[in-house]
Amino acid sequence: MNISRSRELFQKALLLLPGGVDSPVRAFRAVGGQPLFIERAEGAYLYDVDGNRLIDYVLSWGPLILGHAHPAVIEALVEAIHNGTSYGAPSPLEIDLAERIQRFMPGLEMIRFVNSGTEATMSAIRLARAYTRRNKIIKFEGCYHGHADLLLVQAGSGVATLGLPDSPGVPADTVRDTLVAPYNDLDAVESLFGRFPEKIAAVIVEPVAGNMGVVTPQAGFLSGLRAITQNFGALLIFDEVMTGFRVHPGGAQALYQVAPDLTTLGKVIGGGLPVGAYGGKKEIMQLVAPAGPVYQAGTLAGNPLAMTAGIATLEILANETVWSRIVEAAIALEKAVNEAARQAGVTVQQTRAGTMFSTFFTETPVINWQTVKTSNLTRFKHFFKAMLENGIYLAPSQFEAGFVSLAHTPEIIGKTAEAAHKAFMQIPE
Ligand code: KE4
Repeated sequence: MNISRSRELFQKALLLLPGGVDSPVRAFRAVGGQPLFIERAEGAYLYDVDGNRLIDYVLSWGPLILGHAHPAVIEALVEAIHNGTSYGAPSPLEIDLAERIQRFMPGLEMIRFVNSGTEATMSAIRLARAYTRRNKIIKFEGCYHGHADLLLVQAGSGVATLGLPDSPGVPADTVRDTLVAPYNDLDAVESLFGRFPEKIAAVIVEPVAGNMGVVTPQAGFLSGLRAITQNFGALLIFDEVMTGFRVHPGGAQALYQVAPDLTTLGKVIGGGLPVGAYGGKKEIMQLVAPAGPVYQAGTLAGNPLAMTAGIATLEILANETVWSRIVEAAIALEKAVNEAARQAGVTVQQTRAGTMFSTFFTETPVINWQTVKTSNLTRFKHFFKAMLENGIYLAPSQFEAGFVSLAHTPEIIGKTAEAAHKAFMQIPE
């Protein structure tokens, strides 16, 4: 595949941007080679600067559930942009998007829009600490909740991808109150509460983990977290930045019927524009300034363009058949990849929750960070590169999720299956 123009651009980018990228996991560090520079995207396809067309399973790390440049989203944005790009004042659009989110997730009695998932999770934790008047939080190994200092502890996603021991620049004091438990391990959570019975403000969890690759909650894990937090007076925060609208139209809280106290969102609700949100019980959210004393702010929070793209996206997702078509594509892909691996005699663990999926190169069922780490990263790397050579753009890290969209037609899934068959055959023993 010719990538000469991407090579030129990467050399220039390396002089201007740390690692040549604006987010670490894009740098292809885990899979070798260099990132492709994208010129445009449409439907299920990315078009790079060298004219290569690639079937995209990253979809901007989840947001583009309708596919790239969906006509309804573009049309809405073109109209909205003529009304200006940011008001720094309330607009009816924020009410419209909040109401639409509530129709999917009624547990969000009140919502605050922010500009990223990181802002959403850091704000939700500040709120939980204020509401409970406690400082400690529990997160899980391999889960990633954005790059706020207090959450960069044994995190997944790019932190895991780069094998970072968390991050320099985060003072020990900042993470002193961040406790970590293995994912799917209720006993570990119970014992942390036993050690700090009155000190833990909240448990924050990816209700389906996507940032160590897709790892699903074992039966009873989420309901167990609900019971333990209720019992000890702590809040349960579902970080649904990735799982929202992806594992179920109503998120993991609908799929598993567990009601968190607070939920964080991002990605899909912005339709590809910068967005985040946190929300939940009114009695908690009323503490957020200016209604209450918990300060949080943002210049572009609730901006009209992100709201417009989110409204257009949820408008289409509200059509029941749309979401089921997307999940059917994910199921077809799962079957095809499993069959291709079987025929090639390659053992994989395929995981999927709704429209997000992963392929692990291990014989061990993946239930947490420790089992995910048994994946053969060299095999993953060969698979990634072979798929890319065959026109398929997967997440360039074993510790990320893949996503499908409304634009991933049966024909596109079929092409992916053919590529997977070739790719598995090319993996060296
Ligand atoms: P952002 O700050 O990147 O908008 O959201 C942070 C975040 C919070 N919570 C969850 C569950 C998330 O998955 C994320 C961000 N996800 C990563 C992908 N693993 C974003 C991609 C990247 O870092 O470049």
